[in-house]
Amino acid sequence: MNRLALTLYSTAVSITLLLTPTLRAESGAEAWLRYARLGANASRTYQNFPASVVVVEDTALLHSAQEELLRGISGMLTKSLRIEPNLPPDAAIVLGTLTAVQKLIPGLHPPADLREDAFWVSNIRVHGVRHLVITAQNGRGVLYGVFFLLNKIAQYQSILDLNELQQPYARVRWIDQWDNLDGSIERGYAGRSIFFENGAVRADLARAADYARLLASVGINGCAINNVNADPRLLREDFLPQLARVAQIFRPWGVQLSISVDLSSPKTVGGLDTFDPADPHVAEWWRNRVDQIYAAIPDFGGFVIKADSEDRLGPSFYGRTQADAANVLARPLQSHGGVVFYRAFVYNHHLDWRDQKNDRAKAAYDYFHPLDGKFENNVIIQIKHGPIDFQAREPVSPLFGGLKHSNQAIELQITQEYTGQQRHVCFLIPLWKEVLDFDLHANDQRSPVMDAVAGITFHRTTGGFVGVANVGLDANWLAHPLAMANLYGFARLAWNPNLSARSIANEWAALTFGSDPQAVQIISSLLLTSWHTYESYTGPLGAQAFTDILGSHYGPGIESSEENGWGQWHRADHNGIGMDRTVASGTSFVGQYWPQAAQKYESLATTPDELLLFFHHVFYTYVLHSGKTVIQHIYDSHYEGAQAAADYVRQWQTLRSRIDDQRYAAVLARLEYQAGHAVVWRDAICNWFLRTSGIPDVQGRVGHHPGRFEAEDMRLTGYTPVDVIPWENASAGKAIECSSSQPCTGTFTPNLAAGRYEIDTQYFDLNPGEAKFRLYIHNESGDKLVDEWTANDHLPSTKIGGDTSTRHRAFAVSLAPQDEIRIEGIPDRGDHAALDYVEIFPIGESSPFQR
Ligand code: GCV
Repeated sequence: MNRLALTLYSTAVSITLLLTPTLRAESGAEAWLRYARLGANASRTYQNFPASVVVVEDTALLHSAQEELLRGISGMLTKSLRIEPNLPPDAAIVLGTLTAVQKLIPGLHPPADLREDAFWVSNIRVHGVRHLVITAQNGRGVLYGVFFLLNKIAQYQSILDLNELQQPYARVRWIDQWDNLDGSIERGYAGRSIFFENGAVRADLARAADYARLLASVGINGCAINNVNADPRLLREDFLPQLARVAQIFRPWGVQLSISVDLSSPKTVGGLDTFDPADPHVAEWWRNRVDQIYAAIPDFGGFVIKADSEDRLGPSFYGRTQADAANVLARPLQSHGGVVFYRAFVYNHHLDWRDQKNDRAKAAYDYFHPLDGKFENNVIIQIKHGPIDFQAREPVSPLFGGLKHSNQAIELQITQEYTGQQRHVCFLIPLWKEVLDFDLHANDQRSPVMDAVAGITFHRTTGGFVGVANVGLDANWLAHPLAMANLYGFARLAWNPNLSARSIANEWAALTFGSDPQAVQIISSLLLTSWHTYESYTGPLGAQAFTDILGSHYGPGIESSEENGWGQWHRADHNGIGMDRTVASGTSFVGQYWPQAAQKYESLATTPDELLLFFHHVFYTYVLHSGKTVIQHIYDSHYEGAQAAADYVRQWQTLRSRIDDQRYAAVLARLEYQAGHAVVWRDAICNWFLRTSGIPDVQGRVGHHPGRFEAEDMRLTGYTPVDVIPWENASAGKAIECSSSQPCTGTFTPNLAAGRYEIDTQYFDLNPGEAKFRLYIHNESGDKLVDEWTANDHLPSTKIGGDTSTRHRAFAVSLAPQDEIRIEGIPDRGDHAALDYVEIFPIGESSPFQR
């Protein structure tokens, strides 16, 4: 390198170093509020940033707003803002509600009326000095405005000519947590509760405070903290001071506390001999309890109710309606400004599966549509986005179009119960966008779901969005570092459902991982394809997830949904698959939609492929709009989905050193796991449909696994073969397990040409033990240990099967033709070091884990 080149090179390196913020290790605890120091270049963009802040009111919310501003600016721009009591002669940031700011700056007027929680952030010239004013109708809006400003700076966006007025789309932007008093969380995948432990509110609520701040930063204004399968103890008088502690933590962030309650509480907690909503003593009991709550928590939000559903008691016990139940709670809340979120998730899970006319999908509409108009004004009917239960694909619930005279809110599931449980990446914003954009055609007019829930379509005073989040004590809140994109995205859509999935993904990626354009682009595109990928290897064409309905809702369990009363039927048999929900010949569910949507779904010709099996029963040979038969689509989509999951690993690997090592490694580990589990899914579904339909894959892949060596065919010492149930959840339906206390071995000779290979061992990782595995190569030179690992993941089962099947990969192992491979399994407690198969791929050939 000549001198000039060397000088140019070192200058370039030092500029890069100056511009590149340090990649410190990060746990993810700060989520999108990292306030990481900006590079020198970006700091220059903000060099004229005001040096002081003027806060015109003294309230808890304004205090939070001021502190947040100081924290964010100090973190990103390394500046300490001065706090001024009045407008200083140089530029300042002014924080306050509109009426208070107008006293300081008379004549100040936003370009439009500010609704509740809206904010206006604008550069205003006063006596020739440009100040940055953040104002709102209420304190919460000011806080939101501060977060908005910090968010812009974190994304390196200019604030020079800022004049931004933002109104929330809907009043209700709530989070539900399904936390239990013992500290566990129903469908929580990220550790124990941040609110409860041992039957009480936790002594240390620091994480709850962090959570409230996180929620406020994206405009969430309410949180119900306990499971909708509610523990009545929450309503005991002695529990109230504990709830008041949580409310106090939430208050500075504008998050209203709410709780889920059990309808039978007047009896179980109150000592009455009835909980009949029509009984005056019951009404009086609720009134007293509500008054007591408001005396302790004046800004209490209200109650969430799950009744007559999944063994929860409800009004039907006394022959009363859901409206009777909702109203008995709503009336006392009314005078305090509280609301009732009454869940429309009311259904009978003992349906007779033999009756082809039965249909769980019809339940919500059947119960609630006839009651439309009978609910008090402060009741909000909380409707899951689809008529079944948070499946990876289902149509929009027709109930959104069926409540003209009642408030409604959409319930979306952030916690990934049916979508990979935060072990698989599945960015749900594109799914939710499809739902929110869906035109109900109510009154034969354009009426997207987002307008129905926001109260626009039917001119309601309130309504909105509820997300079931289930964050836990895991440092990064939701276990999978990429899962937080769903919490962020939910809140962004609740604020503005017209945002695109791409803009949300870009925003989140930049805020969470830094603004390196290549990193943002890769993370964002991975997120944006991930729902489709997940759907394609777990159950496409609207058949719903082929998961274990009776157990974990995680791994494959194709027949688990059939021949029982839960009503998540796909009705696959030797000839065909799908539920006939048409009016003409099926369950008549289609008739619950407004005519335009109903016509579309009634006809096979106009039903979109992705929902075909939700609405129609067809032969496997039925030809889709895509030109493929149903059966070939099932095979192809599962192979494509598993391949896409494998590609995520490769895409992520391009981010090494573009993001911090800690989160890089954490995501990589999950993506590698997902790629392996996608193969488990692919094989289970494809093999099951091959056997059931008898129709082969035209591409010849299904049932053929080149490079695979079944464990039960190895020479076994100590290991014994076992049948796996259901059979499709293990290769060839069998595994081997080591039931002795001594190590067991499985040995085979792959007879491959000399070369370097990748060896993938498919094994079962059972709780609670931590079995160990060792991989040896044996030849005339003796034994060589090439790899060893411990089965210490926490997968949701103690049984050999689709939930626990996972794989370990050994890279670049040199093999010669006569080499023997030996796997040694060392069992531990209930973990029998079970093995399914080994797959060997020459390096460079396509494999799920190719580097
Ligand atoms: C809180 C599904 C889940 C349940 C959940 C229920 C509900 O059925 O599997 O865990 O219970 O929905 O939303 O009430």
